[in-house]
Amino acid sequence: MRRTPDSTNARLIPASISIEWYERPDLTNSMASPEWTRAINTKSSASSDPFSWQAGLLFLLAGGGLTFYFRYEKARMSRARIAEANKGIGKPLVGGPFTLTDHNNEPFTNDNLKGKYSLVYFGFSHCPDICPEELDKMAGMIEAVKEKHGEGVLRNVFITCDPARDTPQVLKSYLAEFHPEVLGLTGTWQQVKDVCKAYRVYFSTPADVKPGQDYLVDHSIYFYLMDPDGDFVEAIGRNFTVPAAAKVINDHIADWKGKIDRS
Ligand SMILES: [Cu+2]
Repeated sequence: MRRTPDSTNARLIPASISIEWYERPDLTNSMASPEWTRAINTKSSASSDPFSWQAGLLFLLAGGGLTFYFRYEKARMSRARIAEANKGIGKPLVGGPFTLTDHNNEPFTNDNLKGKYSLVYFGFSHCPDICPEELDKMAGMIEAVKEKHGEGVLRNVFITCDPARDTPQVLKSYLAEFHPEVLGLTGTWQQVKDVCKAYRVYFSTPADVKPGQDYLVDHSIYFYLMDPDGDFVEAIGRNFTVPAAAKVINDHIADWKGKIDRS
């Protein structure tokens, strides 16, 4: 036998409960049930009590503060994990010993990266468009870090992948076009090959190029952030805008518990 929906409902609802309980209560109705009347009264008496709304506000502020704190802590922990994971166990994943010459003809080794955070970029002065674009971004990052943390916190180096053409003098005048605080580094073909290998940078420059010879230089496009111990922290790719890259750098600097040599 087929029952109509009405007759089913009628069977399921106990006789002592009226069908009105299943409808949305109408608060404007003077015939509201006693429970609803009480709820309305409690609410109006609560809002007239000065301590209750203050307690409520305090509760909301504390809740908001905790949420903010946990989010902040979570982001900090994840940065710490990145920094820690990239230090590697034993041999670092990126970085390590190298010997080069800076654009003032002074020797520059991996030890010179210590004391501050360092932003390390690999490129070459004859690069048609990518390096100029990335160097413009680097200048933006440098200024954004200064704005947040002041002078002398970040050291900026440009390591050439084209040592035959990028002499110290060439690098010096080339980099001056972008930012006065980017230090160019070059070396022998072998020294440059070694530093590229240490930083996992693709290096294809031929060894014995004759003056005027045409050859292809290719390189990976990353900014490597190194901490004041000279350890690799994080690689910032080409997809990062200046504000996004600056935020990564600024946040890592803010996390640093040790000393930073601002000289
Ligand atoms: Cu380039």
